[in-house]
Amino acid sequence: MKKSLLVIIAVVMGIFFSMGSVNTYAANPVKKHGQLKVKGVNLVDKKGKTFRIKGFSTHGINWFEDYVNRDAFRDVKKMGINCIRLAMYTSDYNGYCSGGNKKHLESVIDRGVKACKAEGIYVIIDWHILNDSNPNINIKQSKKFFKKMSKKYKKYNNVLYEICNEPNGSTTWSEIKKYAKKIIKVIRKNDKKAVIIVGTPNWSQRIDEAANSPLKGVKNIMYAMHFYAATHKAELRNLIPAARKKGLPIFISESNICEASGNGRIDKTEGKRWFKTIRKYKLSCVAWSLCNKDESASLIKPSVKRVKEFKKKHLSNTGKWYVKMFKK
Ligand code: IDC
Repeated sequence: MKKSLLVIIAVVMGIFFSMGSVNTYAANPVKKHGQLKVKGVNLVDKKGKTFRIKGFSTHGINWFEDYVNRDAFRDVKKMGINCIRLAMYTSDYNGYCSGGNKKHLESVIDRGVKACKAEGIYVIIDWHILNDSNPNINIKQSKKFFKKMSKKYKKYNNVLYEICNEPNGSTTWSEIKKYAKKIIKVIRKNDKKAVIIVGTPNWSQRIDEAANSPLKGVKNIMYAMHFYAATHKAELRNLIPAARKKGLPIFISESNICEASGNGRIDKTEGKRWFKTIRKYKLSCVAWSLCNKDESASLIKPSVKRVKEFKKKHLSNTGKWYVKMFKK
């Protein structure tokens, strides 16, 4: 009698908890969706179903590495996040190619990749060019870096590579293509499958140029579009359907609803318009950035000093907004 009662209680509790996890968040997105790939213009999961990355990007791990920890990643996963982008600046202060401690930065990436693996979420290793407006400037170091990374993580099914955050200034699409071909070759020597995201001209906005002349003879490649909704509006957004019509797979690997400076006004109305497009085309989207720096882009409130054990109340307005928008 006692024993059967215990069994009933255990079964009821089991149903209760499994319902909870189904309703709140996917406990292990990577287990469920497996190795992602590119099919036509879409990112798809192991079953060939269109899959949306809903990500948070770190700020530069050169400065905000404390947020790279498994507890923090689990907390945001519970809010619906299925991917962390590890942004490593290459040429700004303490960048990988400008005096930063390479070994240490690689160890932060390793910590991040392993934490994501353990939590069952995807991870983007981002070569965050910015001051170095043309990725060819540091191509030697980039080749070495991606050779090392792709060798280390070739058995991981949750790693994506973003090979040049935002080419800018006078950097042309043909220069980016030249760079991309070389880096893709380096990665593909070790890893045949990982999705690779290629930046586009003018701070990863000119997907139209990429659509007119995409890379040939390569697989599982996507093209970056970045937006900051208080600055970038319909003019930029309208490039998406046109580029998709031409067959270009687009990945929004960085975004925010503040101004392009990372600060200033927040524009939720324009942000909603962006999300209408994101949902319509089932696009992947990553929000900048998981830190408490006193600027509008931060996803954590400036007053919150902790780097883990996050609850929704610790998120900034922008952070809360993204969590809400990612629910649909
Ligand atoms: C910004 C950060 C800011 C930092 C600045 C320079 O938010 O704290 O001082 O970089 O390192 C991007 C870039 C991203 C920018 C962000 C906001 O990819 O590095 O971060 N932004 O300006 N593209 C468009 C906007």
